[in-house]
Amino acid sequence: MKKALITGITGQDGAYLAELLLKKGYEVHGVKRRSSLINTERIDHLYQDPHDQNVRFHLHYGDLTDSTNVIRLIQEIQPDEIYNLGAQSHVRVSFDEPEYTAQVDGLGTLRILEAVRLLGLTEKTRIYQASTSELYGLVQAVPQSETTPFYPRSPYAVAKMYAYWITVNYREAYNMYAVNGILFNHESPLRGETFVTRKITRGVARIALGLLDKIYLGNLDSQRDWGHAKDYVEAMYLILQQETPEDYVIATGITTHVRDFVKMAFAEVGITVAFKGEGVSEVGYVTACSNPEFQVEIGKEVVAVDPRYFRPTEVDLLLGDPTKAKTKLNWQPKYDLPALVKDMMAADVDLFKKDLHLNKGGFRTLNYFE
Ligand code: NDP
Ligand code: GDR
Repeated sequence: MKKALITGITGQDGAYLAELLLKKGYEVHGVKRRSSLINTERIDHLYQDPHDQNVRFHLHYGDLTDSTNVIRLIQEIQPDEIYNLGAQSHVRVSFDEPEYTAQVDGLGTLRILEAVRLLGLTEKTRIYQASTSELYGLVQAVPQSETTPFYPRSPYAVAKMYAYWITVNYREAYNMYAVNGILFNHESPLRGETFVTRKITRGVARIALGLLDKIYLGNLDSQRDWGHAKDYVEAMYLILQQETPEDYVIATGITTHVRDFVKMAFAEVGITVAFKGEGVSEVGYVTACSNPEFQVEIGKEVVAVDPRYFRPTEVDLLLGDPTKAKTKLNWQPKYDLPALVKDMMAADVDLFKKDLHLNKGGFRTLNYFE
């Protein structure tokens, strides 16, 4: 039985990847951080009682800033594959916490590579590094492929740039199977609530149910190549199963404005939204409402721009070229953007309908902080 170690198992991708690897028969080990509230909501359905026999799912406390912890876990587990998904992954927050982001997202990767090397596991253990389309940053060329130059535009992207190159360097210097998946944005009903797609689908669901008046967003002009996280974790797995270790771009090859994602999300609940104005004065308002279940007044302003969500340096356009992954890995995504939006909206409408019931019954409801 193969053993996999996943850092960031409590995050969006970690949850889907753990599920995938368990289905494939792996023994899965995950690193969770100690927190004052339980942070395993995304993987609770995978939990197995450690007292039972034949348990294949194990969680360990750990942190990528703690070398001794990283070394001990790898020594104890002796994994065949490590998926390094742990990160401070929010680009806007990386401007507020640049040093911590560098520690986790940059040096955290080094700690894993060095642990594998020091423990003499270079022949046995394959390492997947969660690299990102944020590396392309300031547009040098589109579509962006494995050969497009990088120009990172945030402390997050600069930290991930170090992680990218240290992975390449360990591969070349020590002949390790250490590879980068350069993944473009991928979303799902498990996406963190403060990333733009989930913020939109949660906001739209609450507006449709009469729980909220308006969503405040930042730059509506930026363009992203959005795929579904379920498809992207399949790619991570495939990247580690190849004969030769290589880096791959994973993307859909289609880019969409944030503004249009907003319109698509409203359309899922039968609400048509148009935008007027420019820049910070831009507002989105309702022009039609075709679903009797979700009635919102025509003309009502439901989207506004708040400059607090702007970034000091923005990445305007991401559009990936997944040709290499499709040809060499035979990677075939199952979801396109409309299917992704449908999946996310269905999940959030369901979530907030439950919330509404609780609310009506006088119970404490979900917190709405952005
Ligand atoms: P999430 O933010 O959902 O998950 C991040 C995970 O990392 C969480 O489990 C988090 O733990 C954990 N983590 C944070 N800090 C540390 C730390 N100091 N030590 C150990 N673990 C830590 O991210 P995603 O699942 O969306 O992304 C997975 C990886 O892929 C990340 O590295 C991200 O940067 C990268 N990536 C993501 C893309 C995307 O579009 N989703 C695109 C390209 C790359 P906790 O739950 O306790 O906070
Ligand atoms: P990104 O994702 O920065 O691409 O990083 P995010 O969803 O945060 O932003 C996408 C774009 O939307 C614009 N935007 C807003 N963003 C947020 N979060 N909140 C808002 O209110 C808002 N309004 C507009 C942003 O300015 C940006 O242009 C994600 C993360 O998962 C990274 O870890 C990963 O590496 C990259 O995707 C690929």
